[in-house]
Amino acid sequence: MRSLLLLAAIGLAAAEDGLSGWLRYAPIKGAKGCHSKLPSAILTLNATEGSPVYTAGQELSQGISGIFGKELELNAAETRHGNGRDTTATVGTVHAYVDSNPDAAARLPELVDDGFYLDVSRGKVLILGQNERGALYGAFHYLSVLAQGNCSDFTLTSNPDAPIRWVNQWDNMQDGGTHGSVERGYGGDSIFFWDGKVRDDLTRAAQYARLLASIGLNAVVANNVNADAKTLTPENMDGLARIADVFRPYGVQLGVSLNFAAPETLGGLSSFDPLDETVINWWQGITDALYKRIPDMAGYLVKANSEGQPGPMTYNRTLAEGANMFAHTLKPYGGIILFRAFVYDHRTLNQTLDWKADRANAAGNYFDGLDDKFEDNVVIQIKNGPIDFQVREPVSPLFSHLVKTGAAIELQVSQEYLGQQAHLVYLAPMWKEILDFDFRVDGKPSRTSDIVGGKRFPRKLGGYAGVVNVGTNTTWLGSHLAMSNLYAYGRLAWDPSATSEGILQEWTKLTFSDDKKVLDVITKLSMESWPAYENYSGNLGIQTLTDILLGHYGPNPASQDGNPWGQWTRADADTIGMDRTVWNGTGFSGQYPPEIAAMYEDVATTPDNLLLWFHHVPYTQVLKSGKTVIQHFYDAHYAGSATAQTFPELWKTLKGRIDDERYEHVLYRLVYQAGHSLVWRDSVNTFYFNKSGIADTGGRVGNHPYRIEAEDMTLAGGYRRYDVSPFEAASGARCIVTADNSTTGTASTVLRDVKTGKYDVAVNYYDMALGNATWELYVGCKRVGRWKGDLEYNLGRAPSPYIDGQTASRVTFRGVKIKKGSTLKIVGRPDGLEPAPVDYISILPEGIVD
Ligand code: GCW
Repeated sequence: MRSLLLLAAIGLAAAEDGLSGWLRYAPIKGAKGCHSKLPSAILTLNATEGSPVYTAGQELSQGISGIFGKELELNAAETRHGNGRDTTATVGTVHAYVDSNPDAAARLPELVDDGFYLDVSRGKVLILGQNERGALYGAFHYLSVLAQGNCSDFTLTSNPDAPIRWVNQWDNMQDGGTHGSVERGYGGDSIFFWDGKVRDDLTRAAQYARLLASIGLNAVVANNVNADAKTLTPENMDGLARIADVFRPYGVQLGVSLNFAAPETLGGLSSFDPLDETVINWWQGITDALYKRIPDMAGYLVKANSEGQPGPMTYNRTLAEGANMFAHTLKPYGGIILFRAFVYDHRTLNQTLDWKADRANAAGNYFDGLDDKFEDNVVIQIKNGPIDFQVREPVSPLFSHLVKTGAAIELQVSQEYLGQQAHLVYLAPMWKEILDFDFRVDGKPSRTSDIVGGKRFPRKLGGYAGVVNVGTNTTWLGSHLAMSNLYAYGRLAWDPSATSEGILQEWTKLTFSDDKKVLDVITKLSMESWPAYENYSGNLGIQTLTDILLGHYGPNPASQDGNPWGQWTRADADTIGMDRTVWNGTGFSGQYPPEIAAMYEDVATTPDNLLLWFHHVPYTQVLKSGKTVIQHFYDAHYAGSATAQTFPELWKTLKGRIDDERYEHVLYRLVYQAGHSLVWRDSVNTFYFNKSGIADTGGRVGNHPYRIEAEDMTLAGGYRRYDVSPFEAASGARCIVTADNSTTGTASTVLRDVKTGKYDVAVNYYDMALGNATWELYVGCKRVGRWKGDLEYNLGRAPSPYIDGQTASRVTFRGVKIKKGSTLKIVGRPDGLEPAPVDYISILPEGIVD
């Protein structure tokens, strides 16, 4: 402890791997000054070992010891300060407290489930929860205030905005599921499952529950919504019970994803029709068996009739009939079912033949007429947008249709379409826009957050489901900075009125330090990150122009169209955008209440940032900003990637202010992001330049005076030219690759037109999975640098074996001395399936990036 304090005092933090997230309880400056304001002992009321109140006591003792170096007595009989003052931290439920202090009842505030009351007064601390979980939340809140350096007195009553504050992990039971063992996971393997079973060692699961409890999240569905029926074998149910056991001390309940066809595939029945008596009985048996093992199970999550998953519609039953079957089995146990609104058919939509076909309409259509048909323990879980977690979507209109049925909003902490945790994208500002959106139902204020919080339409159940992809990586999400998204998700689910910046600053203080510089830099980076990503990945509501068929990571605008997935842009030589108007298009805008429908129906009143979501317009359409659509594309892509270039430079100003381990880890990613943002910029701009034939008024697109195309160099040894697909993923549409995986290739050129001086030399290459090629860069006889194609080990983003926008990467060597007329040479050594591909080399005068 002393050495830690010493390190803190001299401003250096010990190396950290991120495992404790924002719950580091690290020593703070001025800790000694707080001692007299801290409790000396902890009293836990009615706490049995393993209960949340017991955990609260442990956390308080551990936290105050870590932050202040003060050891507290746990459950001592009498604790008075020298001067007779009571300095006990009492923690428990309101009920337990009032039992021993009946007079207190009148002065305690009203709490709802999970709410807490805190009263901190000169070392005497009262932490009361409406239930045990609430008491633990109160303890975490008190510790968070302390860890942020505030030991003043205060009182606080805090109630959650909504009862459902869940996490959905998309973890596969079997390694090698569709996308590895966490679907859309970029932070390692599942912490819950391995080889078709629940892991023996659930240490990480317990640590995860601790993090989630500290931000008020109360349940986790651990298995993927693309559920494996085998989750429900007796052995696996025993395993699930073990997960629930390690969650319980943190007040986190377990939920289970179900596969609708399980009665047939696992149960051996001849049907999974939700109205069939044998099917109903089978599910009742499963529910009974689960509750026998997990009496406090939260309930179920079901993805049905979506993306190939079975569901009630297979038997011409309604979604309500399907959901209610589970609801009935859960009712005796007080369980609930979250039934997903993400229902659509990815096989039959036809872009060419049907101008009115629209995946965005699916949820509204499928749930039409069902609002009064669901049992009261069914909650419809609706993704924030009508398509799928794109960089910008309007809010799903379904929120305004369900008046009688409980609704939960599904937000994605996993950055599936938003840079996969290899790009920094702080999501709270996006979520805030969504939660604050006003649907104007019946002409009255009707914000999304008030709908899911049960305030706009009186309903007992509703709330939040966050798709999270933590994995075995010690950083949890594969990136330290991405953890601000998990933190923000929890904070907003508790209190959607919290501000993005406020949440971020809290998180930064807890995760790194309260050093003003650190706060300023992380705030600037994070707050600029979503706008920057939107600028370089998809503008004006066209969606993330990523490869939707492979990986969902790098640029590939063409992949959106011409397939039944329905994420269309309908871009042709002259026009772009989806016509979703009622008068001429798919009719989607008519799914909103009248005021909003009218706004989106008309190009003139549709906000620029959703123009192409709702309208099909010429590239020359003039925006409210005065620019044309195409020029906006060009400019935005340049602006977004220019912002990303500032990220590593800003981060470097923090050297020495945070521990080296996390400093280097973050820097590596920000450097990568800066490079990949250029890939995005050039791919998207080249693609639309090629399609529209309209030049960039700034003269930048297609004009790269500092670049040497690898295909124009003199090739020797194994290197040969290669046409890249999609063409826009390579500068000049081509790159070079070695002919096979055993011959070294050499590409060289004489720098006739480069003046003698110092330059930054950037090399764009492709780092594919399934091989670790090596490249060497020479100027004259001097080796400037050597690097390996090993990003797949360091970035968790979807691995790709192709030469495309997912694998295109950049390495930059700074301040390289070059003499006019010297020879520039790249030597590429292939490895495995990676043929040492090179796209181009940029010789950049100081201050220029291209
Ligand atoms: O966005 C798509 C994802 C799938 C996911 C699906 C869903 C779990 O690409 O990986 O499946 O959404 O939300 O069900």
